[in-house]
Amino acid sequence: MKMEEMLREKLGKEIAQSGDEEIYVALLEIVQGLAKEKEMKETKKKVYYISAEFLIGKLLSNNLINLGLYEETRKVLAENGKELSRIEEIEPEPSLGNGGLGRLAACFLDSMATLGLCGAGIGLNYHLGLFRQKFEEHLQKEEPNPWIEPESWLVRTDVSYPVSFRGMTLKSRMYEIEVTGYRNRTNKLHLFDVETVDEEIVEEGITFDKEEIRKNLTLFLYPDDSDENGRLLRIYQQYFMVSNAAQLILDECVAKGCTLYDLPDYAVIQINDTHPTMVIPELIRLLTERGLEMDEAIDVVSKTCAYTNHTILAEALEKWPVSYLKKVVPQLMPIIEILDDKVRRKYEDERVAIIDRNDVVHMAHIDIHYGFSVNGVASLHTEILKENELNHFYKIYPEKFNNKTNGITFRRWLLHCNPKLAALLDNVIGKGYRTDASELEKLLDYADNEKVLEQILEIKKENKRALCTYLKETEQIDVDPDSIFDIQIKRLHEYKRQQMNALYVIGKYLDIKAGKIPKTPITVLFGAKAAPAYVIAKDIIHLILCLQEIVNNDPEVSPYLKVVMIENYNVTKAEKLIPACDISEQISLASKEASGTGNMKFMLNGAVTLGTEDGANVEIHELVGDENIYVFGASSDEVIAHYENADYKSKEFYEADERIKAAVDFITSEKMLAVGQEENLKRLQAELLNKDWFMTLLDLKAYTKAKEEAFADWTDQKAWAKKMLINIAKAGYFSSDRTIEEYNRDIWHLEKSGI
Ligand code: 26V
Repeated sequence: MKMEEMLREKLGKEIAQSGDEEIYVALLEIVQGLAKEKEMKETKKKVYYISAEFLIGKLLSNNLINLGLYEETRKVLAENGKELSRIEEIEPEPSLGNGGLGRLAACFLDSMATLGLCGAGIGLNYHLGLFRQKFEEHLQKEEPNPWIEPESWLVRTDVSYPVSFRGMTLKSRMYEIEVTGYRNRTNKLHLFDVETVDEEIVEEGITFDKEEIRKNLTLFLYPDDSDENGRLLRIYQQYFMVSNAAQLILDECVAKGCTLYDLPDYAVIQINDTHPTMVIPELIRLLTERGLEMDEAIDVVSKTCAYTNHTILAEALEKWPVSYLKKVVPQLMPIIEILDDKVRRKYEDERVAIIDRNDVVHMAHIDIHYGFSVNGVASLHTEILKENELNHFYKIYPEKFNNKTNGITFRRWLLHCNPKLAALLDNVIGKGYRTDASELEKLLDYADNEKVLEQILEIKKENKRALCTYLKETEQIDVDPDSIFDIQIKRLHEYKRQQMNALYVIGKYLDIKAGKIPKTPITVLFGAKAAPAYVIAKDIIHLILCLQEIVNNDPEVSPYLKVVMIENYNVTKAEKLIPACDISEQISLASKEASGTGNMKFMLNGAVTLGTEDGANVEIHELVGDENIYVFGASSDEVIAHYENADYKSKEFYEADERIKAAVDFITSEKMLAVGQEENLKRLQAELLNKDWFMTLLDLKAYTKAKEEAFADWTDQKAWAKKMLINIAKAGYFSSDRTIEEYNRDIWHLEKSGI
């Protein structure tokens, strides 16, 4: 049936006579039905991607694109005086992730379905998601972020399992969301919930009683873990997620004829960071309950589970005190003790133990010993894991370690967010790149084609204008579309060094005040949420918001420099910002950003990277060559040596360089104190001078130089367009289809079952 007929039938009236809201609901139901029709017969072996986060973004347009209905729908609506882009806005964005890790999980689900791999995502149905960010008095405030509506993509199922904690058993409820592949099969995202959750217990902001587990278990994503009750709640969440996952997996496999001894022939479990690690002892527990000997169960589980590491930051590697686990999941402790005992007997090396001498359980160690694969997410990251962070393990199990450089789905990050660029590519190189991203390289034949270069520039300009309109409507900020758009959007963390970008802005502001006017106006855009209990990260947001106020309201400066801090940065906003970007800021301290995926999205949309040799930036650099990227700063080897020798002193850089000194001093200048909070600004300044753990001042000079060079080069638009083209052409490697093909080839080994 044609979309027009389906819509009319569903609406029960003419499209032109229907409201946007009604059309949205009708489309949702139609798409859900069509997606369901594409659910395929399951193959014997299936991949289960367990993740505490799935940052899926809005689904309507994405599903229409994947089902091949987007153009038809847009046209039908336009003929009836309706705009699909307005209707899209009605959909709330599910906020089920913090950042890269959750968005990666969503891209992977898209690629699994697109490639015809039988797989499912398993996670939690957080009612209020991650907090919604508000700016008040130049500070971040957190609010609940409800996203579940009566009409939504989320479907309640009959599936329910008992999950036991110390002293109580909760009954779960499984919900699911259809995951459409691009012109291929549909998979599912299973989200587990408890029906006793009570949104009424939320008090001021996002505070709530952390001890009322029945009422709060799936209320929020990652509640504040700065206190003990927050950390215990996190263990409750994690166990609830993996116990449900384990029960679902065993049920599905048994239904397909699995004897449990042959579980690895039916299931492969990808453990997304250590949040789902307890699935290992939980599965062992369930298998022994069902009659396997302990050693048999351990062997079966070890052949089923594979682990992905997403960070080397010590503070992010999960470790749970034995006392916490005993309080929440006492049934797992005897198993974890056996796992530890086996390791200790075999290796007699404290560094690879599971339970350390302080009675703390190292979750990643469970994954490495009792999983069959350990992968990093970019080539540099995997090398650092092998040679540094996890070297003791690498020496024991060299065969387990492998790299899977991250990727992004081109459906969302090109076809959906940048339809003009996609249409140009269709015209110039044909549509093959849509299913085989490596075909983007065909664009290289046009690197000197003036017409194509002009079109690329024109599309960028149109996207910048669209962003300006959006910023005016939503943030009440005037931005000049002819200025250079320099964008840093990602979670706020000191290692990502938004503070270095802010110090650059201060330097530029002081230059302009001193009469040194930039050749081209510059707009520096930021978007970032800080963890609610991360004090310095919130201070950095404060700094940026104060700079926004000072810079944008100074008539001597604002014609040449603007600062925009986007409120509540999320997937939907990323989709508007990325196509409009000129310069992509990827400035983490080398060795600290495992991969980054924003860097790939920007590149694909024709932005040029300004970055350190970190994460996947290294691979971007290799692909585009020196001419088409701006690389600066200390190398990861130098950084690692500074940590080993403990010889970095930020004060030395402050004292040795007038510009650095002036920028750091400005943080607590009279001008700043007139708009900001003394406590926050002083604390941040002291942190930079006395600690600066992520070596901002070490790289500030090189960063400034590289940035100035990029800005100068931008003014030669013709030469710049060629850089843009080469970045687009070389982005094919970063398709998540390539990444998932590699996971399947090296780890999962599933047969394909697409249409
Ligand atoms: C977690 C935490 C939690 C506690 C406080 C500090 C902290 C810092 C970082 C993290 C990151 C957790 C894992 C994560 O999200 N990693 C990201 O994964 C992306 C997908 O692989 C990758 O592109 C990013 O580079 C990596 O940071």
